[in-house]
Parts: sequence; structure tokens; C-alpha cells
Amino acid sequence: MLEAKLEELRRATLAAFTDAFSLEELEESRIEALGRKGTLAQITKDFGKLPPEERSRLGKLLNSVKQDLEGEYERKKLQFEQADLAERLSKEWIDVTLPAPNPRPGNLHPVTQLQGEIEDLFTSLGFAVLYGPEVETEEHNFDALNIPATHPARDMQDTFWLGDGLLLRTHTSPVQVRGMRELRPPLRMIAPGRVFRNEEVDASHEHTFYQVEGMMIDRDVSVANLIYFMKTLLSDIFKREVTVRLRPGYFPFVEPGFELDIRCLICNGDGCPVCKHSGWVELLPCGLVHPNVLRLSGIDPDEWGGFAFGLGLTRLAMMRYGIDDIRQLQGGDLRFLCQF
Ligand code: FA5
Repeated sequence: MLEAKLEELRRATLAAFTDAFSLEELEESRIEALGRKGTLAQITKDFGKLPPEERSRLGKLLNSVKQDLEGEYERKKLQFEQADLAERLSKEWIDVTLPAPNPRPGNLHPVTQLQGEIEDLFTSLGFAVLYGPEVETEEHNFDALNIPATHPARDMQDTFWLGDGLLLRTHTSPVQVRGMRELRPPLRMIAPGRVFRNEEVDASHEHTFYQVEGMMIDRDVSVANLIYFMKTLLSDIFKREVTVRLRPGYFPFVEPGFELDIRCLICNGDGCPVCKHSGWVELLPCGLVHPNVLRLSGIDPDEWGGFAFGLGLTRLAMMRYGIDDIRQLQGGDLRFLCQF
């Protein structure tokens, strides 16, 4: 009687396993047959009451049924899992070489773009590119540039002081000092970078802006060399004729000193807030390096001479792209910045 029940269980469960369409159906059949309250457990409930020889014979049969069913269950389960994995792999694969949908490539800030162009130009002319620190010593920013503490020229640039003789550099000229001391003459270098001044902000003045310093030291450097490099720079950047004027300018670290102004490209010289209605924009102060500056960095002015310039890079970007308010460049408005 029990024997027949066990054989029937084997037959019916194997058939149910074969017919199962999913892992869930397979699991249901397993629980029904082999679960704690399943058919096999019911059949074996009264096993203990059987005589010993009967118990041993049926015990063997029971084990063989159980083994058969468990083996078949594992085989079928593995089949479902493999089929499931194969289906997922065929559906979910990703072609990593495809471009992302709707790519939104970023772009470099207009000042960064211009800085890159200037670096490329001067590198091709044999200039090294140096980047000094934004936190500078008073010595590099002022003293070594022939501006001692008592010099009234210190007031030309409103300084953010940090204490302990440190400050946020007010111009890129301290990198001249670093360049002279590290490279030694003859040398050609530029130094692009961010500078800071504690001053009122308006359409053409920021408290944080960019400059590019330039310096060449050699034997027999004259104003003619300076003018050649300034002209090369401007024609390379604007790729068209721009009107410039050179006028005397005072900076303690150059002698003679000049201001190179550019005819305002926002208003074509008619007058606007950017050029303060003068028609001209101060862009490129420059001059021949003062002998004291050479001496303060251990260079003999009787043997060496040079020129230096300090280009207003942020203002150059305004002229190049026709930006009529300097504050837009650092405003962080992506609608504005995406145009470049
Ligand atoms: C200087 O900073 C000198 N270190 C430049 C120099 C270097 C002269 C080497 C001679 C030899 P100035 O303070 O004029 O100079 O600034 C240089 C340029 O930076 C200006 O012509 C202008 O284009 C730009 N600039 C100055 N102040 C601001 C500001 N607040 N916002 C934006 N650009 C400015």
C-alpha cells in the first residue's frame, strides 16, 4: 500500500517537474511533494508503526524516491536559471562603444580658451610657461619688484592681506621674480594666472581676474623687441587689424614704462561703460625691466636687459568675444558660458 503510494508520488512529481513552466511552478511542485507538510512527509508519518523488516525495505524505496525527485528538481532548476541568465544577457547587454544618448559636452571657459591660445603662441616663440602661487609673499609681490613698503606705488593696487607677510597676489608680476631666480638669463617666460584686488566691481573691473605676465631677458633687448612681441600677440588673438595706442605709463618695475591701449571693440571707439566712454581700453601695460628689479633677483643690469608686460587676460576675452560686462564671465550662468 505504502509502496504504491511512494511509486505514485515519484511518477506524479516527476511529471509535474517536467510540466513546470517556470522556477515558481517547479518550486510549488517540490514543496507539494517534498516540503515539510508535503506528500512524502504524510506517507512516512506512520513508518514507525511498521514491522522492522518492512520498515527497512520501504526505507530504501523512500530514499530512492527522495533522491530521484531531489536530483530531478536540481537539474530542472539549473535549466531554468541558465535560461533566465541567457535571456537577461541577451536583453540587458550594453554596447559601451555607443555614444551616450543626448551627450552634452562641456566647453572651456572663454578665458581658459584664450589662455590656451596665448600659451601655444608663446611656446612656439620659445617662451617657458610658469604658474606661480596665488598666495604670495610680500617680497615677491612688491619688494622684489622695486616697490618697498614705504613706496606710494603700493597703493596702486588694493591688496587682500592674509597676515604673516602673505597676501593674495595682486598681479602676475611676482612670477617674473620667480622666473628670474629659477631660470636665470637668458630667459623667455610667460605666466598666466588669477589675481585678486580689493576693489569696486563695475563693467570692466572685477575683484578676481586673469592676467598673463611676459618677460624676456637677454643681451641687447630693446623697445623694438617689446613692440614686435606685442604686435605678434594682438594679431594672433584678433586675427584682424586692431587700433592700438602706446602712451607712457608708470610702474616701478619698468623703465621706461608704457600703457598699450586697444580701441574699444564693444563700441568701436564711440564710448560705452566698458571703456568708460573714452573709446580706449587699457590692456597691455609693459616696459623695459628696471635695473633694480634685475639686481634684486641677482642679475647684473650691466650685462642683461629685458622687457616685461602684464596683459589683462579677462579684458582681452571681453574684447575678443564682445562681452560688455566683465561680471558675466564669473557669474556662473551656463546659458551665457555655453555660447563660447
Ligand atoms: C599690473 O598689474 C602690472 N603688473 C602690469 C605690468 C607687468 C606692467 C609688467 C609692466 C610690466 P595693471 O594694474 O595696470 O598693471 O593691470 C594690468 C592689466 O590688468 C590692466 O591693463 C587691465 O587690462 C587688467 N586689470 C587691472 N585691473 C583689473 C580689474 N579690476 N578687473 C579686470 N582687469 C583688470
